[in-house]
Amino acid sequence: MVESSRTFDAVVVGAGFAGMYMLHRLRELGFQAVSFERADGVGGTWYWNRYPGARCDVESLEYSYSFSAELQQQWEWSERYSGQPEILKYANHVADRFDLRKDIEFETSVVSAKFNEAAKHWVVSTDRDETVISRFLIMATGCLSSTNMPQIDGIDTFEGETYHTGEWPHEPVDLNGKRVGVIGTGSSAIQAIPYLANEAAELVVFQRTPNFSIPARNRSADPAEVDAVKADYETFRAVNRMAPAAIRGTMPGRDQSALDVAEPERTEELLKRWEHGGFAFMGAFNDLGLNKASNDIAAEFVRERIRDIVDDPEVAETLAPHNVIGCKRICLDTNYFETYNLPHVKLVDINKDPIERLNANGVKTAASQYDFDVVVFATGFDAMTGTLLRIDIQGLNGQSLQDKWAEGPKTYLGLTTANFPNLFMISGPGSPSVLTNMIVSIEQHVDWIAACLEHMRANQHQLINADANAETEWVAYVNAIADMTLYPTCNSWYLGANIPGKPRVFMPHVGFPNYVQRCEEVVNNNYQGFELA
Ligand code: N01
Repeated sequence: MVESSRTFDAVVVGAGFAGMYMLHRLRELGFQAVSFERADGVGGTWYWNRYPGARCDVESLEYSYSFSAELQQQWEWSERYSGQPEILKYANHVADRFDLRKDIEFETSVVSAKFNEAAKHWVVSTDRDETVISRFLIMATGCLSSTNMPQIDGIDTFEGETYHTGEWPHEPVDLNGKRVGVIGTGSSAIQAIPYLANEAAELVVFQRTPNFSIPARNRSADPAEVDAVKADYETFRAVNRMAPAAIRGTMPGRDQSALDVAEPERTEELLKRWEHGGFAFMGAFNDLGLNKASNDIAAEFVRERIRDIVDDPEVAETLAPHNVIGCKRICLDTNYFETYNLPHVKLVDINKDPIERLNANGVKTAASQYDFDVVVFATGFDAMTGTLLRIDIQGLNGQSLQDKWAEGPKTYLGLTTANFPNLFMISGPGSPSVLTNMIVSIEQHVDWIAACLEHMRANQHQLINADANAETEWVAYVNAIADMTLYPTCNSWYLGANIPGKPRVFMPHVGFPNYVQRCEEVVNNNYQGFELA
C-alpha cells in the first residue's frame, strides 16, 4: 500500500446524487475534498440500474435537485416519471455544470478507512493501492448499492447468460427470440418484465412473494404543469417537504380514516387515485399505513383490479398479494399485470413449486425443468447497510463497524455512529432515506453536514462524536415510530428480511418533516447528543 501524501479536509465515498451534492457544498465552503467512485461515471443507482424499463417512481419535477434555482429552471424533463437514461443524463449534466469531475476519482473503490486517534484523522485506503488522509469521512454510498444474489444451488453451472437488474450491462442486451427466466417480483422486476416480454420468445417469472403495484400512468410532461411549477418552484418544494415521505402524492388527500368513509364514496376515491396513478394511491385516506382494517380495504381494492386485468383467474390469484399494502415499498408499473395475459409469459409460484437448483440448461424446480438462454436475477439489494459493511471501517480503539453493527445498525440521526468520530453517512440507517424522495433526503443531510463542518471550523472543533446514550435512544425512537405503523408486519428489505442471516431491525426513520425538526432541534441545542472537541 502506497502511503500518499495527499491530505484532504473531506473524503466523500461515492458520486451518486448524494456524493455529487456533498462535493459541491464542500467546495463552496472552501473545504479540500475528493470523491472516490467505484463506477466510471457519476449517477450511483442510476448508473448501475440500467435494466429495460428502469424508471423513477417519484415524479420528475420532484425527483431533482432544488439547490440551484438556475438548474431547476433550465432543466427540462420529458416525462411525468423519468426513465433511467434521462436521469443519468441529468446527473452528468450536473457534474459538468458544477465542474465536479475534477475532484472525483472514478473506478476507485474505498476498501478501508481507519481512524487514527493520535492524529485525529481518517486513513482511507483504495483499491488503487493508495492511502490518503482526511479530517472527515463522508459515506455517500447509497442505500441500494450492494446487489443481492440468491443462494440457489448451481448458479455457476448455468451455461446461458445471467444478469442482475442492479448491475445491468451498459451495452444493449439482445433478448430477441430468447427464452428468458426472471427470478424475483420486486420493483425492478415489475418494471422490467413488460419490456423483457416484448423481446423474449418465452418468459418465465419465478415469484416468491406477490407485490402490490399501482399503475404509474406515465405520460409526456405537461407544459402547463411545468410552467406552473417553475413559476414558483420554491413553494412547490416547500409543500413537498411537508409531506410524510417528502413526496407530494403521499400527502393524505383527506384527513379521514378509510373506515369513516361510506361506500360508494370510499371505492370512488380509491378508483380516482388508481386512475391518476402513482404513490397518491396511498394518500387516499389518512390511515392506510397505520390501521390494518383500513389497509385491508385498499389491499382488496388492488386485488380486485388484478382480477379485472388478468384473464386467467388462477394466475390472477397467484399475483394477488395478501400482505399489508405499502408494507414493502409499493411498486409503480406500466402494464405489469397485463403482461401475464400474453401467451408466451408464464408465472411460477415457487412456494408451490420451489426452485431446487440452477443447472446447465436453466432452472430446476421440484416439479419441472425450465430451459433458458438467459436468467435475470431481479433479487434486490443488501439494503442500507450492505455497502457500508463491505468497507473495513474502524473507529476508536480499532473497533470495526461490522462488529458494532453485528446486531443491526446503530446510528444517531442516521447521520453518525458513536465512536466513529468525524464520520458522516448520507441517508444512513436511522434516517428517512428510502421512505422518502431520496433527493430531498439527500439535500437535507448534505446541508446538515455542511453546516456542522462550518460550525466546527468556526469554533475550532476538531472532532465530533455521537454520544452512545443519544444513539441508543435514537435507535429505540426509530423503532418505536415504526412500531406505530404497519411497516414491521412483513418480510421487507427495510427490516433486512431479504438477506439470510441479516439482523432483523427496522432501519429507516418513518416520516420526513418530524425527522427534519429533530435534526434542527439538535443543532439549536448546540449539537445535543454530540461531543464536540
Ligand atoms: O428488489 P426487491 P428490487 N428466491 O428486494 C425476490 C428501489 N427501486 O430491486 O419478496 C426467489 O424489492 C424477492 O422475493 P421476496 C425500490 O425502493 C425503485 O426489485 O423476498 N426470489 C423479491 O420479489 C425497491 O423497493 C425503483 O419473497 C427471491 C425480489 O427478489 C428497491 O429498489 C425501481 C430470492 C427482490 O425484490 C428494491 O427493488 C426499482 C430467492 N432466493 C427498484 N431472493 C423505482 O424507482 C430474493 N427474491 C421505480
